[in-house]
Amino acid sequence: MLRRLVVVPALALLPFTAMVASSPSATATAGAASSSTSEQQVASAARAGKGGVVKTRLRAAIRHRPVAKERRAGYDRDRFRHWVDANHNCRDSRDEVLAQESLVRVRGCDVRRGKWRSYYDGAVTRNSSAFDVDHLVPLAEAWDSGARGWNANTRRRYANDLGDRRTLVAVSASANRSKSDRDPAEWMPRLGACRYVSEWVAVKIRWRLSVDRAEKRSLTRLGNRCHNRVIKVRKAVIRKGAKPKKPSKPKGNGGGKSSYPPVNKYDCPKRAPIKGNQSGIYHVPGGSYYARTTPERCFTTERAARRAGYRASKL
Ligand SMILES: [Ca+2]
Ligand SMILES: [Ca+2]
Repeated sequence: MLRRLVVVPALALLPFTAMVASSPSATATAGAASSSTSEQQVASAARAGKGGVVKTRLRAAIRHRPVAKERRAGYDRDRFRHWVDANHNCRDSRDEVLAQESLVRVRGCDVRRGKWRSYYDGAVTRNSSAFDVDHLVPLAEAWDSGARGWNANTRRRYANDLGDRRTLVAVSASANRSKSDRDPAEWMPRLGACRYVSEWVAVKIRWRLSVDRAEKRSLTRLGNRCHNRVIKVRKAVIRKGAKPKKPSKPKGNGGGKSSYPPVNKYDCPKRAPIKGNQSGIYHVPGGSYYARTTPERCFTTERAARRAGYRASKL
């Protein structure tokens, strides 16, 4: 169930903009400290939070985000199991978010009709198929900035996070697709920039994700234009995982009847079109990520790929 975050009374909530005040996560996000509460006090409160609730000003939060180089190696969307129904109430996490964010009552397991407003671009719809539920910090960006070291369960919790309304947000499919897996140095929504920056930073804090240099520069620049609001975040529990395993290699010289090396970075030989990638997943021709997957090994049959330790892509 959703855990709503409540800002302590000393930090009376003041709306930053009418739009933010009306946003579903505004109570968890925006706020202005009373004049007697200095940034230092808030920042020290943030430091005191050991794995629990962190409270900090936006600019201090940006300043304190650790900078690290991001690495995409080993990423596969399949490593994040998403849209699960963790509480077995028949709605998966996409439907849960649609239900939470609808401006009118919704019904059913598969939420189709409701009313949603995309804060990225102002689009309004009554048909959920026009909207995506966006991972505010995209799965690939999360992988690059820390999730590569998590175990599968932590990645699943991230991909389905209903514990903080900022992690998943219902927005127009067109805005989400224009964003793709880009961070604020590369893409910003047309509307709601300050809400976006504040929520981006909150999600990075919650999941202990680093930022890259360009991202920090952009966040700093954008944060300086926004109200220096208080951000309150409950940190998620992170469990480390084993390093991504390389799939076991086929027996013999690997060049036998069912397994072949790629012919170049993206292509397999015609006789062995099934691509096994370095994440241990194989993609078949026609699959969503087939063209983008860089094969490590190519197979004539799915059975041969499975025998070699690769598992089927779910997409
Ligand atoms: Ca559910
Ligand atoms: Ca980044």
